[in-house]
Amino acid sequence: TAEIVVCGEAMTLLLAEPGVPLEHATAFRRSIAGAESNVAAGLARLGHRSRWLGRVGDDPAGRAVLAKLRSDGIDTSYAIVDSSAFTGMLVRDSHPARAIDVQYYRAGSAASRLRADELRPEALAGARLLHVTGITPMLSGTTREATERLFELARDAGALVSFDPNIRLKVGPPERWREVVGPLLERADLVLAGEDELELLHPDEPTESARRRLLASGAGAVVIKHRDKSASCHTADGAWRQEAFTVPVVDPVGAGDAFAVGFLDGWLAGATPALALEQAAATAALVVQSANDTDGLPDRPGLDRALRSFTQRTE
Ligand code: KDG
Repeated sequence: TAEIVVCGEAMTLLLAEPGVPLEHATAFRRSIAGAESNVAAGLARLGHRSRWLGRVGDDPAGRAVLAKLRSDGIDTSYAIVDSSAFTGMLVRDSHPARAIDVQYYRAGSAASRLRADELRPEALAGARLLHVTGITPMLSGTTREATERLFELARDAGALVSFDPNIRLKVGPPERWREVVGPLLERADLVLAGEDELELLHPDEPTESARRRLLASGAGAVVIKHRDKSASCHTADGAWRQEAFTVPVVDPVGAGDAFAVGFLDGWLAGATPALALEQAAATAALVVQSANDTDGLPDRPGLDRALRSFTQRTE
């Protein structure tokens, strides 16, 4: 059985050489991206039994995706290989301080054809946590139904659901994110969202009231990533805040997933919200120091070392 289950699109990533705008880039490094598989990889690296649910095409890219997830220690035994659709791809550049250009080639991909009836309850049996992001239900009508089904299967399995809206406006316009992702937030046990995302999802409501409402609707914790890079965790027992650790940024993409890894690892271990937030900030700080979404994800000794050095430096 898996302790942690994620579901989402894992794709080929073509990453332009650092600092070169996409339009002018000629050299690319090929790897794998996907918000949910990034989280599964990070939790696996910390020693959790992680499982990825999703679909790839029966093509070299799909085989590369599955091989990479397996080499990251993720269980892919429930992955679906579709012989009539392709594996999605994203091409992007990376700069420490400029907006990043991303181009998706994923409309109609194998992953976007995920259906609710393909999800097997056994895939979640015994799981403690299901992690999903808003990207998955936004991919298509069938992935939206599949995401709803996942919430039900997690509930039946007694697993917590953690949810990150992960808003990417290239995937759909704001009103669609509101319609599709807004209601899912209310159903999550753990919400990990950007301040700007809460504002986009609830334009007429101050963040404070949105998070109070989420707690009232049953979330055990609402974690907010603020514009100033600090984060806060709100539960029925109080609120905690954590500043970001200052590091040289190479590639900010993947920071949110890394943050989720550190937080969820702490939460599952029964750590205090303060420590879970500190782990989240440390994991994010490690990941932004290298190109690619997952290269900087720490193992347990790496996370412990980072926590020691970051907290010494800032105390
Ligand atoms: O969270 C990092 C992601 O942006 C990346 O891995 C790709 O899932 C992805 C997406 O849809 O942008």
